[in-house]
Amino acid sequence: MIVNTELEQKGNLFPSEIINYKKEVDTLHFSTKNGVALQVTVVRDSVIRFRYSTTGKFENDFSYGITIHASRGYSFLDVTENATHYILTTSKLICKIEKLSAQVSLFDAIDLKLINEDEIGFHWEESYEFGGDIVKMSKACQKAESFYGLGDKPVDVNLKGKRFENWATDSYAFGKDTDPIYKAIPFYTAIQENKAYGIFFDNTFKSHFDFAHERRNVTSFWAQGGEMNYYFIYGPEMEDVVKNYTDLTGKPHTLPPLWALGFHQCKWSYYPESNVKEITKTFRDLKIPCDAIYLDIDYMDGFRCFTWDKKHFPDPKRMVKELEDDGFKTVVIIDPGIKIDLEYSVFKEALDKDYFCKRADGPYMKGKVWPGECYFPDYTKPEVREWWSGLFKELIEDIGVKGVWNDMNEPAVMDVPNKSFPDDVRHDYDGNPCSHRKAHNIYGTQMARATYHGLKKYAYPKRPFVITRSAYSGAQRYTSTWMGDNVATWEHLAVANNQAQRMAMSGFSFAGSDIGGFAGQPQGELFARWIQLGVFHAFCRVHSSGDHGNQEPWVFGEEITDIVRKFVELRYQLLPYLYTAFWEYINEGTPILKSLVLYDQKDTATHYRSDEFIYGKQILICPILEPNAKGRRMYIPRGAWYNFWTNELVTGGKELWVDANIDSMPIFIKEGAIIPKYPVQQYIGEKKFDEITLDVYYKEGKEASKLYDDAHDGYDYKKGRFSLRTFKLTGKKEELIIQQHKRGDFNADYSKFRMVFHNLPFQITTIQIDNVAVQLEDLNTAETQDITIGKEFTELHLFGK
Ligand code: MIG
Repeated sequence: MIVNTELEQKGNLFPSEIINYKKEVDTLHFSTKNGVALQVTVVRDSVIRFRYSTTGKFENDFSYGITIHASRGYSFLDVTENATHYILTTSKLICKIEKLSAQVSLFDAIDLKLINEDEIGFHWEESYEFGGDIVKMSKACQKAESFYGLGDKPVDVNLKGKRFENWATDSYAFGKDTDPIYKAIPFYTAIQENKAYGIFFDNTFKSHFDFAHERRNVTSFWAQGGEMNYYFIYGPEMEDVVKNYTDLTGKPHTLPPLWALGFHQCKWSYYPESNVKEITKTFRDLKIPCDAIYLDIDYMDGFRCFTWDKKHFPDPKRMVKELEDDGFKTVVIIDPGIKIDLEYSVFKEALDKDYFCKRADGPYMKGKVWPGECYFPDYTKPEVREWWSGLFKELIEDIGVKGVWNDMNEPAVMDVPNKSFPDDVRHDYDGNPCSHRKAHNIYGTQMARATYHGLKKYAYPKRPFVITRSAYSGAQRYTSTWMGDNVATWEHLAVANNQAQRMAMSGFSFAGSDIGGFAGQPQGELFARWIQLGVFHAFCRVHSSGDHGNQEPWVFGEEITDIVRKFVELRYQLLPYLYTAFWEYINEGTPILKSLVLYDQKDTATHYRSDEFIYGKQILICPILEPNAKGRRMYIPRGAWYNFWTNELVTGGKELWVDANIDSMPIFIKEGAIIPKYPVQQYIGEKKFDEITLDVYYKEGKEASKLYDDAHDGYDYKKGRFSLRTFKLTGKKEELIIQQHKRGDFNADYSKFRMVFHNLPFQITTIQIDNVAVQLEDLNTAETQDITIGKEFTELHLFGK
């Protein structure tokens, strides 16, 4: 007879002593007396993976987060043991595993100092309700340790003292500190004693991170199921941690077409066609550059994906073509919910092929979204993704749409308490069947991935462009992203700044917020300040909900329109600089935005800075975040910087007041930088030009700058049709030398560089190009000290007095 029906509370369980050890190539296998198995794999000299099983048996080793292109291999690996520990050594790290407890500690292999150690280390609780375990890890937190990353969290840059949840959630009008919101990116970087390391907890279940919030000297992370499976990534530079994480989870598979880095205008919703045309025409009339116009859900027939409302858009192909002729690319929204309607071919086909998600006991997962009751494709099934990608044929190949915007893919469901699918919904998870508890956080990424493949196929030979709202680690391989439904407030302007920086340090640089705010309506001043920040985000789009009025650049009066134009023009001028930063991102994983801590971690004054950031490698930006400002105090990182507007040279390592009226903002250029600029264009490809500008900022000393270029679309760049120019500047008291080195065989239309010298401390008297003296007149040297020369020079040498 069973008398006790109370659930037995076992509480936390821990590994006991290690009784078995074996080494297999790059992996050490340990087992403990109580049946815990630990696998320690050396991925690279600075990257070690830890994987624990409480049953002695591991799950199928499958991850959506890790890319197959991740670099692997180490230069050195040695394993020894003493009475108390197993000791694994690579060229970068020493990892000690305690025999009695399986606790781990990690040391720098060069100076032997401790980087990170387990507090309790791995432990778990059994989950009666779902089976499996709640897996947990706790680590000692050092005194001055600080924490960064975690994707879209709308909080200040440093995460210390806070606790977070990762569970993709539709969060209309979220606020500062709302958690969680749309994305789940379980990766952070920590800095202690000047050294940075990162932890990527590759587990798609709902997870939590605690950065010395509950206990001052402990950081911990845990998940509602799955394995304790994390990657320890050592720097010691934060930038290297981020690069290694990005290498593991993937860089974008292709460069975006250059137009995707232009300015984009969006609203919920522009319709009918005449309204769309009125908007695009006003951009051209007012000469505000713009490359893309978005159609939100109202372009569809009753919110049915892949259909058009024929009343509002009688001939989409003609409209898209006309927009394109005027330099506008059309981007359309596509949601995951498919309307239950047997007359609707997309629904019918998916039903016949059994592609929709099902509840545990067999019925389809039914949920209400914009079209009414819907079923939802299971994007975690390869066959479904293949089918989904095929649906884009007409939209892309025939109608000529250039980009697709995936929304509501957390997935969001209306009128239910948890705003999403119930936990019991089943998913294929690429042949590893599971419940929604495991697939929820990855659902949006798999939708964006399937969308990306559709665009890739049908936009060929052009490059695909996708944007997504929800994402898990690795989504950056397929798509750009925006931060969801923010609000038109000053506080949200600061949030947008922090989110974009945080996304960049979380491997996801192609990101931006709805400029001006989605909910509510900004005053003109806020809109102008937001544009000023937004033009320095890789994804730059104005978007708003129509309920709150218009939000085009011209609705706030002439003064604001002029400011918007000025800054959007600046973005278009700096496109070659941004494109170069993007190239460095997809090649090396270098984040396009660098928070000051990432730029100079050795300067501890940067550890708690949130507002200032480096755009690319050589431009320092600090948005104005308050109304009625005439300027602000900001921190200038170490080194010397030119004020972009005045050319005044300031020395960093301190706070400074910087003037910035409404038509200005703090922008600084690193001393010695060579910044490439295009002429202003109303859209990419509007003009053919014979020269581009190089702004040369004098420095006594050396600085290197880069300029990447290619055809701005298509895939030829992958076959060597690109050009990568490196400029090495050496400045002396009365001389300036610029050496150019070029790689790749792309030949741009322009043949000349107009070089503008800022703050040369001397008057140019003699000029040599490739060791041959040239006449000043030939180079049309003017008062402003600028010269125009053929782009293929090897060495430019200025002498002066
Ligand atoms: O429930 O498609 O975040 O950008 O305009 C709202 C309408 C659905 C939410 C997105 C927003 C978009 C809106 N969508």
